[in-house]
Amino acid sequence: MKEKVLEAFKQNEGDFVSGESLSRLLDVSRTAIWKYIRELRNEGYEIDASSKKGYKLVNTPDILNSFEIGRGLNTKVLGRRVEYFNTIDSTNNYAKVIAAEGCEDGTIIVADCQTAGKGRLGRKWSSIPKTGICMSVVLKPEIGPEDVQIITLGAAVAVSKAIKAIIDIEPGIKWPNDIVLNGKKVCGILTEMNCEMERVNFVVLGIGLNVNQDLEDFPEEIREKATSLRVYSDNAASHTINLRRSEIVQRMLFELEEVYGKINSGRAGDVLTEWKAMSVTIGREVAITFKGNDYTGIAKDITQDGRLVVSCSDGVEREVLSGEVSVRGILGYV
Ligand code: BT5
Repeated sequence: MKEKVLEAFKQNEGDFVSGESLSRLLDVSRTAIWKYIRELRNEGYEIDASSKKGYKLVNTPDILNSFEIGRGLNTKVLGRRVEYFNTIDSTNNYAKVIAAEGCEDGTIIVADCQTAGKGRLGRKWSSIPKTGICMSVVLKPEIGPEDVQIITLGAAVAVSKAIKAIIDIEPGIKWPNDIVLNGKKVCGILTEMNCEMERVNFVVLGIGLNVNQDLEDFPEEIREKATSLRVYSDNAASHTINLRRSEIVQRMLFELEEVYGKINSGRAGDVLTEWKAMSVTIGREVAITFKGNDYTGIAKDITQDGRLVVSCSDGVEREVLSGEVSVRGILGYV
């Protein structure tokens, strides 16, 4: 119902819509309309009311909900179904439940805040209400379980392209899943998979992106290594920028759909090429943990299935599939 009121406002951009026409449209009383208006205001929509003319939507600040994401979404598969939560434990956990129940390819779950956001290897992803994007995308790719790493790499490419489109800066990708701006982490990606021997049932692609946080919003333990699109753009433009998260979600889904199309049509090689061009890992000195031992070396390349090839200082070339890789000068390895 509330969405219908919003739709009427958006169709009459800048004009008053009378309470009477809204109550006719929704087939509810004018008191009910007033209740919806109050709820929308509580969500942050700025609505003028005039006893003679009715209601006018004067401003939509940075509001993340399924209506804002769905309106103007330019995709065919991704985001056709959007589930939005104010607060949830982890969008990935919820996505896994509905994926196991058979939800459609491309379903997305978005939350304003997570109370138990997950990173890789049991680590945590911290989120601050009303500032970041926590999103999971359920995918059913036409690839084997051994190739699933390409989804993480492709997602990093897609998010980086979306960032470039929004704030006109090319971020770097630290293998395999960190997106960095000025050497600081702005986005993390967690891919979880459900598969059989030779078949992927579904992949849950979890993306955490810092958008409108100020530096002091981050917990102290990550303040040194985290950044947000706003912190980055404020520094560049020396004034405060407020970005619309729903537009960023739309752009991420658009870019992700392109990547997904390439992966599903046997063009993962193109995705890898793009990844390499954005990589801050390839060609750099790295520290790795391989089969329980620590090595340093130069990251040389990435294999078709997404392994990082490291030419180690003991003369041996090693291929790392997942786990820890620190890049000198970026996020921790000094
Ligand atoms: C990741 O793990 O970077 C994957 C993060 C994925 C989060 C998304 S949000 C939607 C979906 N639902 C979930 O529950 N998760 C996904 P990893 O590479 O292990 O990095 C985790 C580390 O990043 C932490 O140990 C911190 O050091 C750092 N970190 C935590 N929160 C951060 C933040 N908001 N910004 C930057 N760094 C952060």
